[in-house]
Amino acid sequence: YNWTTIKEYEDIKFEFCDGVGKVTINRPRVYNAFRPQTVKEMIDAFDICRERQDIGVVVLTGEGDKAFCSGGDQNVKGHGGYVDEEGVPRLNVLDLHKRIRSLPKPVVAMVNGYAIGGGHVLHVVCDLTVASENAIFGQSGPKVGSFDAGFGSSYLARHVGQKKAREIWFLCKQYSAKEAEDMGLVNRIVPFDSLEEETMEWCQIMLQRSPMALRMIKRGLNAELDGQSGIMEMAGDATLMFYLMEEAQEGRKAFLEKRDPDFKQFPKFP
Ligand code: 1HA
Repeated sequence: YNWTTIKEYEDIKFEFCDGVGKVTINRPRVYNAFRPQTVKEMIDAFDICRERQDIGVVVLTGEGDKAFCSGGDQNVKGHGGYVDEEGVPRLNVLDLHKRIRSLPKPVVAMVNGYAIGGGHVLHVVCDLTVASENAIFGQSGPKVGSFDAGFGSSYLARHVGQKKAREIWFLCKQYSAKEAEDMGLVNRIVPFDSLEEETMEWCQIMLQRSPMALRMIKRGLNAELDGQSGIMEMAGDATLMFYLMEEAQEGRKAFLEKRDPDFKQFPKFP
């Protein structure tokens, strides 16, 4: 693949190829653990993915063949969160979860190794997961003094069911790619050498589908779980589509032309 760099960062790589934006956590020495700076960069990259019309699908992965992401960097964990360069403790990965979920484009986790702790939650919040055979999945919070009772628990339970979600969190065991697939946590497993090829194939298929249809499906599947804020995002897209219709344009035109709108001309579908 002919990946071209979209923007240079310190902790991540952000590249583009054939309609796909790829975000790679690039801290292989700590198994792609994230610090606040890493998350800040990922949020920036996801915001760019949202704006760019030529990006239809986003892939999230980790550098190397050992880890997708091992969660929060334990070296900078302090009182109140993960401490940034100014000494401020942050849990800003939660903002990234919201970004991934509300991005109106599919996000594919390309899991190339360990997806542990906060790294596991990252793949959980992605729309799809393609994993290599060497991938290992699990939560570790209760073992290392942490927990994510947000999407990392409730959305996980939607994937694997309540009993399994409680097992994953209470025991902090590690699961093979095959076990994860059997739980409904992974869409597809392939040998490590074909991971990117398979992921790109999935992306290319989605890129041939109607972007508005994919967008509305993602919104609908989210809305069922996300309450008022999920409905808000879906409603925003309904408004977007309404603005594309003659009926909405008539209202605006009438206002600007200082006349009464003629809405009678529009059909009242059954
Ligand atoms: O729970 C939250 C949050 C909750 C709410 C809101 C925000 C949250 C944000 C984050 C998190 C969390 O992520 S908590 C969970 C933090 N992560 C972990 O507990 C995983 C720690 N790592 C491991 O358990 C293991 O390293 C491993 C199962 C992924 C791999 O084990 P393995 O194959 O034995 O390798 P290991 O030797 O342990 O690791 C390789 C290198 O990577 C080591 O460096 P070295 O000693 O060779 O210099 C290791 O220290 C480093 N490393 C691995 N994971 C991390 C790490 N360094 C810093 N932070 C890590 N998370």
